[in-house]
Amino acid sequence: MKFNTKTIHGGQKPDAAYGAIMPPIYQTSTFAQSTPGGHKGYEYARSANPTRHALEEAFASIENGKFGLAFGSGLAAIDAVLKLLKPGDEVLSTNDLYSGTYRLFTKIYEDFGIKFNFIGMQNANHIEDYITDSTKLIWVETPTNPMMHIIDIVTTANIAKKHKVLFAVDNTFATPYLQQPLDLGADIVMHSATKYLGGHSDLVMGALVVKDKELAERLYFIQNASGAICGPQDAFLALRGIKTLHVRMQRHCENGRAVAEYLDNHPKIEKVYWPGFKHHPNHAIAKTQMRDFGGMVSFTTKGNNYEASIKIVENLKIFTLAESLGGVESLAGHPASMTHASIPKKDREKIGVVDSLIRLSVGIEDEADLIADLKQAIG
Ligand code: P1T
Repeated sequence: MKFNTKTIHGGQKPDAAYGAIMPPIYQTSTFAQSTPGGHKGYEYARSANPTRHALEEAFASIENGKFGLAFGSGLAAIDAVLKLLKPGDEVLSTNDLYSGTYRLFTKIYEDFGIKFNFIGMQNANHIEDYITDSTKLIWVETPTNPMMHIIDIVTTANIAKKHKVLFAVDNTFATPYLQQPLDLGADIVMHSATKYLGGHSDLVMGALVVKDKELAERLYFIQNASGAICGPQDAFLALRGIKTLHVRMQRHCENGRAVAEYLDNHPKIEKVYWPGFKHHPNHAIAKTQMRDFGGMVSFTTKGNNYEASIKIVENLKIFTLAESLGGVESLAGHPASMTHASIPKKDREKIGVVDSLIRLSVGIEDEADLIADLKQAIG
């Protein structure tokens, strides 16, 4: 099945009871048993629920994996991956990443004796220099949030395999429409399904997808034992969202390109971060591992002007100033004070998250309206 068919049919068949074309919302906490253990595959809804199960199959299908797991948020999904580790283990992570992930790593898991090393991974060959006998996980966002660095998935996967280290890719920004990390050698794909997979800013959810059965069983054990599952209503919404992922993503990419090019030619804008530019330092890798370049664009104002940037985000009318990304509507964010406020100022400035940085999640509205909105807001 091709990707554009998988988004609609992946892991789904008409409901056995009445032929409902959409998996029904099984809003139930438990399932009747005829005798202890005599059930129809479901016993308690933390362990499994038919609506969630359909979604988990859909996640696995669109990521070309074998096993999918749905969680109550993206961070709950990341949390489950970290629970594979033991005190003394080390994690190598991209130094540019969602600050909630950074906070989970440094403020929760460091206290449990896990060590984190945040490094620039734009030159993937360097990663090997940081691997020690204790390294058990490489954690990568690509494109990174919010600086839009691209990490070479194939090279990183080869290094991880050589050293028998698990390799996880947070595929939230790209989505499987643009890149499928499991096919490029990653062991785990993670999503904040809150974003493009859901696609309509109406749910909070996380996803993991793997190919390996033993790894899936360990993660399923953690999902059930820790209990950070999503509810059936949200599972239904995510299933509906995924059905249009390919058409939405195509438009996100078109509009993302138009916005990036407009900003790049604007005299009041200093730097524009978008992997589709030939002058993006990782453009060559982006071209090999991504089908297109997505709808996320970050930029700074001339002279790193904090006040000018704040004026822009306040002036925008179609772009809404809000956290999050990946919905059909365009959003603008100020990472230093919003999504990335959990990263200490000196650390975030080192990686480019300066006070004038604005991050756009370019939606699927009319391109001309989006450009006109930026024009009036920048002045
Ligand atoms: O918000 P949640 O569903 O828990 O997902 C966390 C998360 C994980 N990974 C990436 C790359 C993310 O962008 C996020 C959430 N990010 C935002 C809310 C944001 O505005 O960047």
